[in-house]
Amino acid sequence: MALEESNRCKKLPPGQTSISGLLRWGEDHPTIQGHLPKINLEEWVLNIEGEIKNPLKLCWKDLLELPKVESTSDFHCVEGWSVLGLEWEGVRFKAIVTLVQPNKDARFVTFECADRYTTSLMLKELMADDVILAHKLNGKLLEVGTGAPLRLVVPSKYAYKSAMWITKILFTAEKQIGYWESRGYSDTADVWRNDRFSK
Ligand SMILES: Nc1nc2c(c(=O)[nH]1)N[C@H]1C(S)=C(S)[C@@H](COP(=O)(O)O)O[C@H]1N2
Ligand SMILES: [Mo]
Repeated sequence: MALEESNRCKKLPPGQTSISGLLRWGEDHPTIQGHLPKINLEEWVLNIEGEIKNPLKLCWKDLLELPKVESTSDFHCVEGWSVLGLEWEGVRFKAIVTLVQPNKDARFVTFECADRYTTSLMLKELMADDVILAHKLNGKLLEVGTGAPLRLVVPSKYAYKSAMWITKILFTAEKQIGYWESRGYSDTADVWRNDRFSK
């Protein structure tokens, strides 16, 4: 096997092909609403609520004041494209968990978005160091087509878990099934197990 091919085998999960950059929603790909959400940063608020001791309402300025990390990771869409080596900057989800202090029975987290998209994950899966609430990509603020002002990044899951345009983070005891997860796509969505469809 050629060296280049063996490296590719290690980097790309099964069934994925690498492309050079992210799609821009609304231009390269239709949104679920047919148009991009209109978000005014002056009015933008991120609500964090549910089964937590310290509910938060963060405005853009509050968000900018939280400690940031840089994290390089690969991004895999269930339709078969991957973008390798994206440099995200944002707040580690783990840091948010420390701030809000979930109750004991908070096992799931639902993300609600400005386009009415939703997705959910187990809280324990969101504690990984590479799970970021990102406001920057490759050194620049996100564009609306890639999820501005704030999106989730969960590199080990198919990209439908990486919610763009987040407006609410809801901690719950019971799982709330997400938009694509209720339309035939896997809820576990593990990219290395080729785990694409609901069983
Ligand atoms: N709010 C919202 N988030 C979303 C989606 C969406 O339609 N709405 N699509 C998901 C899917 S299927 C993919 S592949 C990625 C696309 O992210 P990109 O713009 O960075 O390519 O966003 C995910 N997050
Ligand atoms: Mo996707």
